[in-house]
Amino acid sequence: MIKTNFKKLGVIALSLAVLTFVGCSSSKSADTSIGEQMDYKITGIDPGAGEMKLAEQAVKEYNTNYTVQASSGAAMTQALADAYENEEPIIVTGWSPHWMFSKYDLKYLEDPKGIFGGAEHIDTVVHKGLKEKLPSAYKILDQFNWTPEDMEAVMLKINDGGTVKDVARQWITDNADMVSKWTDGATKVDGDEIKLAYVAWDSEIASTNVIGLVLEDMGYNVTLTQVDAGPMWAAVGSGDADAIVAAWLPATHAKYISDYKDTVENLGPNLEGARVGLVVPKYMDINSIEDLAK
Ligand code: PBE
Repeated sequence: MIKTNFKKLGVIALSLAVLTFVGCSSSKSADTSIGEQMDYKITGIDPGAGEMKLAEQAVKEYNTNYTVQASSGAAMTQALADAYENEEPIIVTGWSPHWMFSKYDLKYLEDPKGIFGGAEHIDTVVHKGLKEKLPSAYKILDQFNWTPEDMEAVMLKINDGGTVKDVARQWITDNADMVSKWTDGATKVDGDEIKLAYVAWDSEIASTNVIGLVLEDMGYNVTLTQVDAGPMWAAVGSGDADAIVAAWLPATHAKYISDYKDTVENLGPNLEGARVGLVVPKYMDINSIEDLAK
């Protein structure tokens, strides 16, 4: 009797082991089908974004089957919204600050090889000679400094349907103390022209419009020009633009700033605590870029 019981227990133990084994292998094939469902595509943004180059390097260095598909910031967030609504798998080239982290439950995939770098900051970069050309604007741009929470608040309101100009104006009104630190010691001017270039990334739409309005309030005639990342850097490098507040460093725009280092001046961070990387919804069962390996 007892002996038989032991035998039965043995059979149960064995079947548990088999079940566990089957469970493991079936979850592996689930991973494969996740890749298939996404067509082994990472939903990227505009090809000039520094992050796109890092993502392309990552899919290679982690030995994956994935390709990085270029689109635009707006197309990427739309694809994310659609996938999220249906709980479908998606991997995007994401960054913070970004409103997407307030709207959805998302996570960065771990990057043990450190391809996406660590903490990034966003710097203000001006064309050399701006200090002499537009000293007051130079001072304001140099003193422009805010936090990821500030930037995200502006981004969220724009995403919720606010007109960019209205949202920026409201934020400036609500944060008069901070803004007065940016303009501290700067004198008002009478219609001097200043040109800022930026890319249509939601983060840069927010920052450039806010600082643009602050400069306008100080009497400048401000032109904001929206271009791609390469042309944005070329513009501040050549002087076609006076300044950008969109230099993601040290990793994301490393190549760009080194290309133009002789003709630009970096005024340092206007925001600390930024980040770029591959981002997925939390419902996805992967945690690291390593999980995408072949
Ligand atoms: N971004 C947002 C940019 C910088 C700002 C992270 C998408 C990039 O990758 O170049």
